[in-house]
Amino acid sequence: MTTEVNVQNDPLDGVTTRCHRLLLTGAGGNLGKVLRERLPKYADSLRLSDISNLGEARTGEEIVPCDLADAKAVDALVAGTDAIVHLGGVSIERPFEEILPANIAGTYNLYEAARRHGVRRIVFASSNHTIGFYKQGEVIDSTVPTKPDGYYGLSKVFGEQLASFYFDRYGIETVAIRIGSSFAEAKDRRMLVTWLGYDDLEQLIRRALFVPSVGFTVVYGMSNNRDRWWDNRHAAHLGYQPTETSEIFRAQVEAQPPLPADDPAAQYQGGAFVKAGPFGD
Ligand code: NAI
Ligand code: 15L
Repeated sequence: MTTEVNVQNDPLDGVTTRCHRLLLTGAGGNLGKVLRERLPKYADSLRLSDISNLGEARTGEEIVPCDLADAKAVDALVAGTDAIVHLGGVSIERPFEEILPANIAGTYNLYEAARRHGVRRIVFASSNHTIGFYKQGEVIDSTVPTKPDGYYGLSKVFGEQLASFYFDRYGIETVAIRIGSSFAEAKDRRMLVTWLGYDDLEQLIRRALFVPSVGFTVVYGMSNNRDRWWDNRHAAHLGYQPTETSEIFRAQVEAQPPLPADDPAAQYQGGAFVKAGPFGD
């Protein structure tokens, strides 16, 4: 399988799309498992990390179990790597007490370790939940004020702002991908708009890792879907051209009854996340 596309004036023309040692955090999760299969061609060695069991290391892999909340362990995890794809953390709306160590302290620990060890490029798995309280149908670009739809979305806003600061202060480049919904299939009406196929995810990560001079870039991660809420004009320098589309799921999705029009999950871009919580009352 190849996710290389024909892009005119491709910023990757003539660029080597391989590094020495690439770190993948969150390697045991849904997208981590997908990328464990797809990233080996971009690195001599792939260092995989998670708090969950990653099984045996295959050829070209190293497995380094690590809790992102443990600063010392994260420092050792990052040592010797050239670039990082950072997926690890809590990936749904949860109480703040769970988000804080994994996503907020964890991302800080990772950037601090990157600074100490001279890592120059990080791909940060941000989320559409940074802007989840924009209305469905409204088209936004990456310069609009964030509108997080919960503690999880807030943690991704923190991660983006942390990345911006580490570029301005230390020159560590980041592409923050505001992933829509990256699953094997688009499962509902909202996901017909937000769906990101795995080939397109891989293309985005390849570009995020290797396009020269990305500084701090925010890009929305969606496929070439019929309807759009997100405008990637400020990430045009990545040359991202999605090749997949959610249209192949439309018939099966539209056979399901729609949500009531007054359901917040049908009104806001963040879908059901906008009505999660409050927790712990
Ligand atoms: P996932 O929940 O399947 O994977 C996250 C992984 O992080 C898990 O394997 C988990 O064990 C690990 N993790 C959690 N806390 C940790 C800690 N303290 N230390 C080390 N590892 C820890 O999530 P998925 O779907 O694979 O998403 C990957 C990343 O992409 C996440 O950061 C998520 O927020 C982001 N994202 C995913 C989207 C999607 O549609 N799949 C959409 C938007 C963002
Ligand atoms: C996310 O940020 C989550 O990590 C993922 O599990 C999905 O819920 C996705 O957003 C989405 O909005 O569909």
